[in-house]
Amino acid sequence: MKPVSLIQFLIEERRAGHINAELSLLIEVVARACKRIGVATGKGALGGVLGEAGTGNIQGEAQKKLDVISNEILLEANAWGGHLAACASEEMEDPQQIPDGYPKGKHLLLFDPLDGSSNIDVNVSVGTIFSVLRCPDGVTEPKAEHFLQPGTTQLAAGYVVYGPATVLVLTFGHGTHEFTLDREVGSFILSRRAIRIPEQTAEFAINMSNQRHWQAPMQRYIGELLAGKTGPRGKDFNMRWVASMVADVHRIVTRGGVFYYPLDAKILDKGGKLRLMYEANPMAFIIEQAGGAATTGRQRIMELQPSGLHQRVPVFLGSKEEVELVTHYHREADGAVS
Ligand code: FDP
Repeated sequence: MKPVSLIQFLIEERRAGHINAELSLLIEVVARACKRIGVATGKGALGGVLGEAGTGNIQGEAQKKLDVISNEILLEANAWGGHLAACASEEMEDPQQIPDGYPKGKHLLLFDPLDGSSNIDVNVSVGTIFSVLRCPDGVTEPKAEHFLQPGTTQLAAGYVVYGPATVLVLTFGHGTHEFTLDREVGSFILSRRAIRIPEQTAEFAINMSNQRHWQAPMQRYIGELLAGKTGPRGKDFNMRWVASMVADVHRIVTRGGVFYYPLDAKILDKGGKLRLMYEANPMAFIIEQAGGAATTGRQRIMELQPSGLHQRVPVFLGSKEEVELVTHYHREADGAVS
């Protein structure tokens, strides 16, 4: 079969009525920016891009040089095309407006420019995550409140993993598809169409060092997985934790599994570790479109009404049966179900 490039795929999606020309252009621009981020990360120590930037982001976390570079690449690429009303980044407190003199479009773009950035300096996979929303009608200078739409309203979501290969995973709400970057040619080529995540799994991803801080339902659930064949689940489970959400999610999109970042006593006041708008919502859309499930442990992530641009939430996503079980344990402990 002839290889299908991202551009061809986008044309097909337009013809199928799944996207319009502006959204198609937006995805092309984001994909092109991600190729540049991939080049910057790929240079490693030779590019002078490793290490701390000496600045902090809105979350109060130390920024790596590549966090700052990736953010700038995405902002610059998206400023002039006329496809955006504004964008918001995990690295910036407020939304970024389109500079004067450039046309504006109808879409809002949100991104985590370099997820898993604590892994950059040790040459482990990192990635970019993005989500696209529609700008409310009549709004010409979108503010944070205009971005606060539930995940169910996303028009598109995707991530790019900068790993041994550079891979883009994308959904418009009509299945989840994977593209692999052909580095010689410079284009993303469709490598898997309509991905399906197995409903059952024996592989889980969690940071076990937080165990003593977890809530009771989480203790119960993971305790049962660890008990293996001789425990109530009657089977052995294996564990993986890359500590780059994109890499952990990509493993799930490839062979199934679950990824959990639950609420724990250390992060209770923050509401969770991962950000709803830049991480949880786009990943939830991608996972659900591949037949998986994504909850906060208590409710479907995509149905949450966001309360802040940088809001954090607990995240449980991946193979459906496991996510449903761990969610049931939480709801049962809350007295929401029996
Ligand atoms: P990072 O802080 O390095 O950007 O986005 C948060 C994130 O990475 C996820 O990519 C990753 O899954 C998680 O944090 C890792 O958290 P721990 O360091 O607590 O394991």
